[in-house]
Amino acid sequence: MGVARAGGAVAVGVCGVEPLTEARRVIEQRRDAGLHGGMDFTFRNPARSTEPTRALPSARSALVAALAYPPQRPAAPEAPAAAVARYAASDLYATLRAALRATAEVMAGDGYRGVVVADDNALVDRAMAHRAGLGWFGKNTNLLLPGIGSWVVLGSVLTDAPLPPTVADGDVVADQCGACRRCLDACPTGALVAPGVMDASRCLSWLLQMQGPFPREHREALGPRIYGCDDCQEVCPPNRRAPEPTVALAPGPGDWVELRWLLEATDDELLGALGAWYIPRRDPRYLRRNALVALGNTGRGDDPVVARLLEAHLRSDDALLVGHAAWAARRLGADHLLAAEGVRDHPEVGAELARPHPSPTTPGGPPGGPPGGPRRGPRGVAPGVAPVAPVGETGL
Ligand code: B12
Ligand code: SF4
Ligand code: SF4
Repeated sequence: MGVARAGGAVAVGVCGVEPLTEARRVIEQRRDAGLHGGMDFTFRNPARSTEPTRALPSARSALVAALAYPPQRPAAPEAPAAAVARYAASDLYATLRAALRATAEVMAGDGYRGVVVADDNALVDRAMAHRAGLGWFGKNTNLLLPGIGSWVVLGSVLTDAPLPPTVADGDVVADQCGACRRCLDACPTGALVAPGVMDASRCLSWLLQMQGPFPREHREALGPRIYGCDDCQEVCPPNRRAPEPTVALAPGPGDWVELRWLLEATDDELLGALGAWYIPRRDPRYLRRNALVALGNTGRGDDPVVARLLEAHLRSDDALLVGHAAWAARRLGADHLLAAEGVRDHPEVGAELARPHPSPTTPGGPPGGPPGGPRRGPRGVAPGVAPVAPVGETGL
């Protein structure tokens, strides 16, 4: 445990490696109800993701660790910039995996095997951390650590060493959310449809990683974000006590990325700088798609740099980018860009013009303001999606 702490872990626990039957049941239930929004990850093979011994058949225990990341974000720069969620501003998983690997090496020195699993489809990290006594499941579905909060990432070392568990079986950290429901009310898209229940098809964090067009109904709520969303953690009272990281974190792109750079960079430059992120098919067009929505939410239609970026993408070979540039131009009141020769006949431009006009950006709104568009409360379960029992009813 000391090695993991020396590597930056703010909390470490040990638990058994029996199948996580409740987590499996919840994942399958959410998937069957369509609440996974098409995600693969742990939803592709829930049995594998909830059986720790699939990753190491000889495993007898798991050491689970939490790495804290900075709870504050700097204000936006002057130039139009896209907001990066705190967990993606540095390469946290590289730092966490290094700490876990160092722990596995100590185990190897003692003659035991250790396999590092962190943010991997092989295992559900929150359920392991919950079992190891690190924290409780918040109503925003994140794991919250007592005295620390949820600004942490989680990972495990599965080992054949017979380590004593930190907490007795079932004696996990009790719920500390109480009557609070700030996260549910703060979610800009109403993705938290019940306490502890997320409809991922509305979660901005997932929509930014999904293939295809960014859903029109959530584009304005996206605000300046380009990767991840922090709103349901920002409002969370236990996060006010969040500690600073205890080690230097592996560098990442930072909290803000200039939109001009994002929309002018080559594929190699984008993947070189942002390649640690989950990008669908590793195709940089999805970063550009997200950047165009952020530009439409934060730029100024009369800014010549913004106009040049939009013009370039309205003439792109990629219909996905043409469609998003057309939306952004209209949102910024720059409809004249769509009337240009060589642009107006594009089917995506025609389709955009046939739709209702996006609402105009608020002068003096973002950039500089907090990430997030207009606040909207939960809208209940999406039409066509079967309601899912909240945890109180599932026995969790
Ligand atoms: C898929 C995934 C996502 C998806 C779906 C998230 C989700 N809530 O399911 C998307 C892309 C939206 C996402 C977003 C984020 N993610 Co993510 N994600 C994952 C991943 C790969 C799998 C999670 C999973 O299996 N979800 C399926 C659901 C059913 O599982 P669950 O939410 O854990 O469900 C448990 C609880 O909710 C609880 N429960 C069930 N019902 C109820 C009801 C009540 C009332 C309560 C209280 C609890 C409860 O029991 C369930 C079973 O154990 C893990 C990595 C991994 N391999 O585990 C990271 C992981 C969960 N993500 C992480 C992070 C950091 C994030 C973001 C904060 C990133 C960001 N800033 O944008 C957001 C947070 C959004 C949110 N509110 O959850 C961290 C979480 C750290 C923490 N403190 O909890 C993880 C563990 C990665 C890591 N290794 O650190 N993520
Ligand atoms: S606040 Fe953001 S991260 Fe949290 S559930 Fe809503 S959209 Fe997803
Ligand atoms: S905002 Fe309130 S309800 Fe939501 S996770 Fe934090 S403490 Fe729990």
